[in-house]
Amino acid sequence: MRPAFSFWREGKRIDSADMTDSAQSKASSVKPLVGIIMGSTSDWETMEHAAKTLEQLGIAHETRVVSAHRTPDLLFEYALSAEQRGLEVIIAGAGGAAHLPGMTASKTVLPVLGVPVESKALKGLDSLLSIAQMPGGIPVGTLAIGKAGAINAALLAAAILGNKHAEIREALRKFRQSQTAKVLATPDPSKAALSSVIAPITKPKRKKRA
Ligand code: RP5
Repeated sequence: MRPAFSFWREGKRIDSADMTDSAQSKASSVKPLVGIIMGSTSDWETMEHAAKTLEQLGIAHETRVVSAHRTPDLLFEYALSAEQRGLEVIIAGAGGAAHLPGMTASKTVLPVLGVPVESKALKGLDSLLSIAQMPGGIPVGTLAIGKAGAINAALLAAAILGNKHAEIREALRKFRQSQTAKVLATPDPSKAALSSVIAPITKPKRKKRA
C-alpha cells in the first residue's frame, strides 16, 4: 500500500492525487518523517495546523484520513507499516470517542502524539479524555484540544526528531527565537490597539475637487 501523501509548498497544499505519475514518484522519494492521520475529513480544519507547522519547519510529512471505527483494517495496516516506511513520529487527531491515537499506538512502537479535536456535543472534552486516559503500557502523548494542540503536536514531533536530525533541531530553535522576538516587538498591546484606532481618525481629509 502506498498511502496518499501531501506536501505544503509556499503555503499551498499539494496532494499526490493531483500529481502526474512521475511527479508522484519524485515527490515520494522525499520520505516523510511524520505521518499525520485523522479520523475524518472534518478533522482537517484542525489538523491542517499541524501540517502547516511542519511545513514551516521544513519537515517532510504525509497526511491521511484513517478512521478507527470506519476503517479499522486500514488503521492496522497504516500503524503496522509506518516504521518500515520510514515514519519516525505519528500525529493522530480525532474527536468524540477518539480511539485513533490509542489504537495506532497499540500497533507501533513509534511515538504517537494525540490531538483531541473539538467535538460539537462536548467541546472536545470527550476527545481529550479518550486520548489521554490510556491504560498503563501504551502511551499517547496527548496535546491540548483543537488548533493549539495541532500546532504543539507538530512542534513536539520536531523536538523528538531533533534528537536525531540536527537540521530539525536548528529549525525548531529558529522558530522559538522568532516567536520570542515577535512577542518582545509588541510589549504594550494597548498602544498597538490605540494606534490602529487613532490612525484612521487623524488621517487628513482629502480636499474636495472644485
Ligand atoms: C471521529 O468522529 C472523527 O475524528 C471526527 O472528529 C468525528 C466526527 O466525524 P464525522 O462525522 O465528521 O466524519 O471519528
